[in-house]
Amino acid sequence: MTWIIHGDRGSGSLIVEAMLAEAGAPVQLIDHALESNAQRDPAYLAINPMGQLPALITPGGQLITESAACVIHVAESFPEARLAPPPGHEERAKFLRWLITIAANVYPCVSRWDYPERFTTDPTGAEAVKQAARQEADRHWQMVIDQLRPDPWCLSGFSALDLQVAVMSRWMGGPERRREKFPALDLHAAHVLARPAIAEVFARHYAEA
Ligand SMILES: N[C@@H](CCC(=O)N[C@@H](CS)C(=O)NCC(=O)O)C(=O)O
Repeated sequence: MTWIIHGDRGSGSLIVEAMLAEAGAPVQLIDHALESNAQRDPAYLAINPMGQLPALITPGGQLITESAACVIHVAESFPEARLAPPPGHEERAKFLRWLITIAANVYPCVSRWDYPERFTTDPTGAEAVKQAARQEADRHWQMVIDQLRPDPWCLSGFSALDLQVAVMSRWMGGPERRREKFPALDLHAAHVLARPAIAEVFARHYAEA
């Protein structure tokens, strides 16, 4: 009943890895070093032609890509782990709304930050692409703070939305920038990291966690 996670340290695969740790499910981790562009190797493109991490393979052999789809599927696979409000729950709509808002809007900013040259034909334009992307990501994080007031959780209890926010808000500048710019998100991340199963996964990804 092993789940296979194609990911890399510090990448979005941390979210599903931590969810599966919370659920107590066995995982096999296959890391593809983003640093050396391994996500673009033909063998990995055969799994996810988008050339992006994460990709998840269920114990039944189904392939899932796109972080939000992975989150929803894992949450539905382990209802007893209470990783998301189930269908019919009064907070289900809010959960889906913000999970998708963040994945659909912040992730493209992260791509622009990490790979600015893909998003301009101007050989001198990379820095402007990066700064615009960070501004746009910041606008979304402020929206998350104002609308979700994540204290201690985004919803009335812990959910995978908290994991998504804690993982993605430390990108584009690291936890130091988050602490300075969005102390509310930094405090929220500390609550997420206080969960032992999650702390263990973060420690694998980030030496200092
Ligand atoms: N829409 C995708 C975005 C995934 C994504 O951009 N992942 C990053 C790692 S966190 C990646 O694989 N970047 C490599 C690249 O774009 O070449 C999702 O939500 O899963």
